Amino acid sequence: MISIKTLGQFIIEKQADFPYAKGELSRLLRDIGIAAKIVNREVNKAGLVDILGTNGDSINVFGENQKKLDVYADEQFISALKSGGECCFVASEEQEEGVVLTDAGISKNAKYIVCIDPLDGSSNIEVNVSVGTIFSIYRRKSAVGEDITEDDYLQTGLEQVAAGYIIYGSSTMLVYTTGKGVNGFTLDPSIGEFCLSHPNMKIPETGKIYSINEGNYIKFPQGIKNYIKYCQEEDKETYRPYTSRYIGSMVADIHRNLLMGGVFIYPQTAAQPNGKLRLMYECNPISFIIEQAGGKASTGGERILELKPTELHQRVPAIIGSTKMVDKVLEFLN
Ligand code: AHM
Ligand code: MG
Repeated sequence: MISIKTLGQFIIEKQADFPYAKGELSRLLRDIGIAAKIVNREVNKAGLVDILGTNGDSINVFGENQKKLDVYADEQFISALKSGGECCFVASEEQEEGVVLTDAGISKNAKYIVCIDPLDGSSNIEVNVSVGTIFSIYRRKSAVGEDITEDDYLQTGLEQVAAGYIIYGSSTMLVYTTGKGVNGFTLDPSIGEFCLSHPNMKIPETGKIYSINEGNYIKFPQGIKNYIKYCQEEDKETYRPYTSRYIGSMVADIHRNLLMGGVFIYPQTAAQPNGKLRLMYECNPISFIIEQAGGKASTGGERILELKPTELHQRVPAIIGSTKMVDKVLEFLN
């Protein structure tokens, strides 16, 4: 008989890794997993909007108000965190200000902060391309009962207690770390459970894939332009030319590179001196996962996880992936 380990079982088993914890982090992860399944159900139906009614503000044939999926995902995750009672503050890409949950009676004693991009790459939904959710979890610094302050939610990536992503792809996966390696779970739709499918994930030390939006080439720093040319040169020893793969959905690009080896780059440009991607709910969680899998994540000058954030929606340039490939990019930049 095949033995299946569900996300719930795995989380309970791994609770022993946190002897000081009382199961709150485990419950928080479980709540995220449940919201992910609900979002997955809606993402999978996205192609049906034309027959069920359009997204936006219109009313569908059932008389229900259809919401854009990223707004829907935001509401689902926040509501799961609120009713779960373990999260005191959520910073979401969809919300300008962080959402304080301690007013909701159930979350009064909650110790965790969650930063989340509820549906990253959502413009890809229309064309049936993978999208994702990215999340990051911190322990609050203030005592329970005190007001939540910047010190609580503007922590460095090194202080993350857990991070993960969900990829809504040809199959749906949840990949997460609590700082003790990376594990991946595939949703089995027949039983509605995430099942351990990729234990102890490791990113290859090097690879043959570079992922960057080359359409912006003209705006890239010279070092990045030179690196792209390097990728395209012929050299048998280093298996060049490399393959260019860019989906435009960070979770999908990172997930592929995590499995196959590669480097993902979103650099600064003159117009966007800090690049496009957000530190708190895109780059920090992805960097934590990739480092835990043996890879590397840099802005080009600094380790992403060491950055001291100054605002919730801060952007940073990102070079993330197989260690040797990231190091090579850095050689070109410095
Ligand atoms: P979003 O948060 O508005 O969805 O934007 C983030 C996405 C990432 O998933 C992806 O890597 C990047 O934007 C692609 O940007 P571009 O189209 O500029 O290459
Ligand atoms: Mg995003």
